[in-house]
Amino acid sequence: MVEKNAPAVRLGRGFWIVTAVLAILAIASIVFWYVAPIYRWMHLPVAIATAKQVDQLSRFMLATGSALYIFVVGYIVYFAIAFRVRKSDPPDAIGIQIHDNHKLEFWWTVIPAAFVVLLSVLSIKIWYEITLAPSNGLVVEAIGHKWYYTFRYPQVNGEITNAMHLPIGVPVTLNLTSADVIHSFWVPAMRLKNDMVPGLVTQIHFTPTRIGTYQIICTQFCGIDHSLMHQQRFVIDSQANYQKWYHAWQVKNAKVSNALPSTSGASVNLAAGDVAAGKALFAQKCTACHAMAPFTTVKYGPGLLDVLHDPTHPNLVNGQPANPADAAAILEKGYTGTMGSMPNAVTNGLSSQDIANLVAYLNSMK
Ligand code: HEC
Ligand SMILES: [Cu+2]
Repeated sequence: MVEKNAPAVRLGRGFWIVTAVLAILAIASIVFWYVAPIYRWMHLPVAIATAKQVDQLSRFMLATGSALYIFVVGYIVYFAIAFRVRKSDPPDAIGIQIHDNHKLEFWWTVIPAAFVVLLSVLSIKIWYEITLAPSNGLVVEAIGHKWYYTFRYPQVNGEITNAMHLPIGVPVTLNLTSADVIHSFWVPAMRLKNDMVPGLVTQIHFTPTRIGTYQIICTQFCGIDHSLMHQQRFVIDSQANYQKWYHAWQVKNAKVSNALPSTSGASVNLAAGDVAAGKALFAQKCTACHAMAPFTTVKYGPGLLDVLHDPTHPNLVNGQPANPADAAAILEKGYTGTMGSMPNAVTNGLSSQDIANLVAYLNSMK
């Protein structure tokens, strides 16, 4: 039962002591979040311009959030103790009932509302910069696959299957999509993340500000080998190194075939295989899953060094003798075994000539 004229609650000396202690703790927590090198502890360098602002916003939220948390929890604990049932109280005692304090209600509505508005203003400011499309700069494509990324560059026809390179200081528009299921593209050092959705191209914009090599992570559970999608790297080069890398990629790509993928039936003329072209193509299309290392060095698929000349490994994964014809058959048709799926020629984008070149290269490794 609520008493009509409840006696005014006196907040004793204890309340003010607790308030002073909580204020000191709250200030200490704010100082902590601003002074502690939290992003260094988390090994999170700042790779692009807006990453710094995201860090500042999250520091602000951590600082204000923990100060608030200390007061809320501190008062709950203090009041639970101060207004506990005492031995001397009658068994049917009820606590002092407080309701309708308009002054208090006004402030606990206005202050949090103003705080939420402040947070949204700060967030929208950063969001605006992230979504703002630069009028110039580089346009690169990143495509998610089960379970790796490929990258495409302007004026180059092929796909990069290892690391994505970008020059420092040049605004980038990154077009993201997926070839199969929903993946995502997250570079923690950029504090930027976007989903890669099949049939949809999404964009992110940023300007690299720090030379270095960073991890790319897929944050959508995209299938059995989802966890392998953190192997590729995001590299920010100096302008000169980027130009060198880009040029080399262009030249390499000019050497490898961009012919249409071989479809079943097209015969592979193994004698026409070119080792150098096969080597270039291998670096471009196979290194996401295979290392040029012994069979037991598994990246996603097995190591392919001396795959056709290893006496301890007389058969290929499909159970057929390890010879060029069988390697070509695996490259053409693909193969799914205990390690996973080796994509077929259509998925890998290989022409008959490409297969011949790759087999010549594999045959030359021993
Ligand atoms: C998406 C990952 C992936 C890509 C890309 C890929 N492979 Fe494979 N490959 C595999 C897997 C997995 C296996 C083993 C399948 C099994 O038996 O479980 C395999 C098996 C093979 C084998 C048989 C190896 C053996 O010891 O029997 C050869 C040869 C091969 N791949 C060559 C290539 C070449 C050349 C390329 C580049 C055009 C390539 N692969 C691209 C995943 C891949
Ligand atoms: Cu994925």
